[in-house]
Amino acid sequence: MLHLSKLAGATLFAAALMTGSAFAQTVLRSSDTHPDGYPTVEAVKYFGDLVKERTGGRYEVEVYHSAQLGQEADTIEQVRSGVIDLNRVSMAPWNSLVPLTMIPSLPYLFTSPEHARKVMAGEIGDEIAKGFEDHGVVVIAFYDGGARSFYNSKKPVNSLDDLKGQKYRVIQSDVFVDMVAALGATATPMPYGEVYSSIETGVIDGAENNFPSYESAKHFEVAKYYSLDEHTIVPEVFVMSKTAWDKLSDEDKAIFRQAGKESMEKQWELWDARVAQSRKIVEDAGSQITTPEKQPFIDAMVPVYEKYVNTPELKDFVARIQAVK
Ligand code: GTR
Repeated sequence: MLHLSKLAGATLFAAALMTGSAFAQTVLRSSDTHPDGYPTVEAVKYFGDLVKERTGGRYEVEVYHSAQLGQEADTIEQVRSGVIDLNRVSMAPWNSLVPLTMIPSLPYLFTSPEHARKVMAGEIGDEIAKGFEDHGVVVIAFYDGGARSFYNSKKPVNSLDDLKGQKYRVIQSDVFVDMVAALGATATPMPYGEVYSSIETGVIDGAENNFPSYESAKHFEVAKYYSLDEHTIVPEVFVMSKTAWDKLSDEDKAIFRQAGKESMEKQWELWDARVAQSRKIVEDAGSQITTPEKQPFIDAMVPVYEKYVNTPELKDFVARIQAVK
């Protein structure tokens, strides 16, 4: 595939030389921690196809999946400094840089994946996206990050009591650390790529994630107890480095933005299919899924809201998200 598309680029380039028109092709490198075929990886490829087609081949996107370019915290630095052009990560590792991203990372804020999609695709999403521009990147799209739940290698979690004293890996974000502490467990922030071996060797009891990540990263092989507490729905974010963005003409910027929007809709479609597929894979492999009552989890999160939603402006922002139906 790679060879073919390179060949197509080379042919176009040769054609341009022959007709005497100036034709430069720019290859944009994009990072993703997930393996090939994962909904975010495929959505970015789709974005690349649209951009290539609509710019007549002047831009091409190469997706480096499976953390080939590094773990998320590192690739965020790379895209901010323009070392890579594009990056698709969770919003949570941006929390310390872009304060407003903490709000959609809050537990039990979104009432359903549909609610999260509607908020992030609307004006609230636009306001959150603005905050990224002070940090070297432009948001191209928000994707669905699904509902995250706890899983561990030790025992089924049927209630809050079962979580007490357990040690869970979390994303490198203070909101996540405080959220797990509020539930009576211990949080250990670590890169995604280290989770499998850390569970396997007993450094941690488990982690928390959506069905597609739990399945594709093979965490179900080492942590078979998955409790559907759905404590948070954290959007994914696909960004472009400002260095690369500023080189685009206004016309091309519009093409990129439109392709971003279409890739978001594509990702939603792929996401829904993958959630069902991943759930089936883990169930067939022997994962034991429990469904604890959510209200005690929700009640336990009060201190997290008190800590992070601590100004009248942020309270208003949260209320606006809650009001989106
Ligand atoms: C996944 C998310 C990844 C990564 C991972 C994690 O759901 O798609 O971008 O953040 O979680 O827990 O590190």
